[in-house]
Amino acid sequence: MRRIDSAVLHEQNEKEFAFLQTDFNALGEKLSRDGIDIEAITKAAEAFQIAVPSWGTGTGGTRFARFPGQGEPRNIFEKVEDCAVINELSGCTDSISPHFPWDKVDDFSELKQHADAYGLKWVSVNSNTFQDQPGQAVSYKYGSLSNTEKASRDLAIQHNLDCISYGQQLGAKSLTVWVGDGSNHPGQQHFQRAFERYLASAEQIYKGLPADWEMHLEHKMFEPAFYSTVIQDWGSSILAAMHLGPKCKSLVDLGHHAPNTNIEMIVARLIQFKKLGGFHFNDSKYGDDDLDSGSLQPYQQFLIFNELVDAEHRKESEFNPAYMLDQSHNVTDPIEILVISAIEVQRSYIKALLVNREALYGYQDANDAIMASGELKRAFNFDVAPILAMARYRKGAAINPLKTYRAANYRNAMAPVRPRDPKATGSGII
Ligand code: LRH
Ligand code: MN
Repeated sequence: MRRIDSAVLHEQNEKEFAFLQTDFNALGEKLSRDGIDIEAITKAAEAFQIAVPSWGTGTGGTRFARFPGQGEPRNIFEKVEDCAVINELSGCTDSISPHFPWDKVDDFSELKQHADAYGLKWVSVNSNTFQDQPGQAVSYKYGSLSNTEKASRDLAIQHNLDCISYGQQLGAKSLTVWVGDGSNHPGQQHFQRAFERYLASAEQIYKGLPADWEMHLEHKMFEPAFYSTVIQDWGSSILAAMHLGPKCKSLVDLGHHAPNTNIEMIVARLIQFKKLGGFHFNDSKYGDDDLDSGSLQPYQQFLIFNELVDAEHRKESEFNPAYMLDQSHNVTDPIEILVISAIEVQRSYIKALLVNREALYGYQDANDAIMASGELKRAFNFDVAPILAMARYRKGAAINPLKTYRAANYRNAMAPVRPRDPKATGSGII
């Protein structure tokens, strides 16, 4: 089943292909001078995949307001339909990361069939113990897995175990646990006791993990807590992951670090200690802005992939990080920006493949900083757009995704079939 009319896609591709072939050949000739085979790199681009966050397919908001647009998905079934559009255009987003209870349904096999029909898979399921649900017996106001109240901790533990069972019905293989637990006032929380409560709760969740599953802990510097956060940084995250066991790893959300943090070095550490579970890619200038990946700091994103490709090159064991986007689209069409963001992450990966690693190692051993940093810049400065477009074309996706999406007039076609619920304004992330 398809969402975008293939006639529209083929018509657009026909208009673009001749130019693409010319640019591809020119780049191929240039890369061959550096001993790089463009066909091998294009194969790698075709194999690249990044998951779409279900919660990113609707307009996001802030604590101040949310301004939903026309034809927005109103439930997980419509979110799956829009994820299908994103994959048909980008060719590199064949999986969805759901969030519970936002995406909870009565019949998960029906939801799985719906996604299967579009060739979409389910990856890391996200639990939510940062909001109280209507009629919830106890509150998460003072935390969830680390709450001083056993009843709140138990509720949070059970919710995570429920998320695992939902994920099993969808074919997912990992659970992402982000908790907003923390404090707003010095003295409000005993740091060690809070962490001990968190670890004891996480142990109960870890025990509920199927043998072939992983549990990914997502650290975050602040928000919703503004003085201390129980899993505030990669240090607390890796300590917890080491304490819990081999199936527990750390997840790096790029926006969860202080500005100017050397995130690529954190990634290198997590790889070295076999604790890199995955990523939530986005970009930011100030806080957890959840802006589109590579839009502000493309070189940082490239340097992160330089560490990932280096680990692949060195055949690091237990290295299989999950790539996901985690963004909030407050002023753009979520489908357009998710397509662009997936391709921007793919671009960082492909540029990192162009680094001559043996040459780099030589410069590093010789402390030749100019040549070493120059080797990274040389790879980063290649315009790999023809490789990304050719990979899309060869996978039946769009050479020019944005033009094709707008030519298909999808969003306007959805407006009448997805009448907006006038009450759905308010504020908040979704
Ligand atoms: C927390 C976070 C987490 C999700 C939420 C939607 O800021 O990054 O990954 O649960 O956003
Ligand atoms: Mn995240």
